[in-house]
Amino acid sequence: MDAALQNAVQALKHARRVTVLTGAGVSKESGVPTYRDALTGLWANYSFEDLASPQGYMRDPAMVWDWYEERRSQLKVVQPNPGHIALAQLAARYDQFLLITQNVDDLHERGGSSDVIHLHGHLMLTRCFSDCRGNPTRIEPKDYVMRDTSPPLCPYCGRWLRPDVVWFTEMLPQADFQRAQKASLSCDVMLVVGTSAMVYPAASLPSLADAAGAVVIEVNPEPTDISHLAGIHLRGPSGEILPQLVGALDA
Ligand code: BV8
Repeated sequence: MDAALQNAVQALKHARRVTVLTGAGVSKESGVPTYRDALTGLWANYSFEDLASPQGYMRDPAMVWDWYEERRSQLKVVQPNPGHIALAQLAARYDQFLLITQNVDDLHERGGSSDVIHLHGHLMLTRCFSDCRGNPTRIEPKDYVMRDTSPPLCPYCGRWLRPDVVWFTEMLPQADFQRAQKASLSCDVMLVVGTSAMVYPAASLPSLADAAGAVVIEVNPEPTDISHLAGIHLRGPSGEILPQLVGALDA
């Protein structure tokens, strides 16, 4: 076992409170493209902010809705990978554990994790663009008012439907983000897995953990914007590293 992995195992063995922050990299080995490589093919000519923003939606709701529908259909045919499963196993070892994700997929839950904080929402959920019956007004596909063009309409108010995700320039769910900040400030170890740490305010969480004296462990094949904060770098794919890490805790 290399020195970095040994150090990570020791830090986790001595920890009482563990917080994990994940990004798209943790789902890469399930076949879900990361944001850095997602805009290919049909969407290659758009910037992510064009598609994942209220302005982008109002500019071309049919195109943006269809982009989300394509991502939903992709998600339905992929499975959680050993990295998702290892994080669920890790949670079982601690009384104080919180998994915070920037991902909008449901692979952490399908991999066995519960009480996951989704800072940027849920790809598979749909809500009324106007939240006409309170925030959020979630609408099941069976209740969509379909028409000859996308997006479908809200059965209550007749306005557009939208994916229940947080778009650029939209506020994060306040209670969730406050809970994430608290868990970052109070943990002994923060595991940062598969994120380029470029999107704020989610990317500020490792700085909070570091400032509060936590050991920050980064699991990523590449260096990132928070590598300087991490005391331990596990350079490689999370689908291989996380099972090794959790397996070594039992040794
Ligand atoms: C906000 C949901 C307050 C949608 C997402 C100007 C005006 C307005 C706002 C801003 C502005 N300038 C900056 C901002 C703030 C803005 C921001 O941060 N912009 C960035 C681009 C600079 N943030 C916001 O707007 C947020 N709201 O600030 O509200 C406000 C309000 C009004 C005005 C001002 C402020 C809302 C941000 C949420 C956006 N929604 N997703 C959807 O998915 O469709 S963001 C989305 O992109 C993800 O959720 C994630 O957060 C981000 C992608 O990052 P990663 O997950 O890290 O993925 P990435 O591909 O980048 O990296 C993958 C990593 O994995 C890499 O490091 C790679 O090496 C690694 N990897 C690869 N393979 C593996 C691996 N790791 C492990 N194993 C492997 N096998």
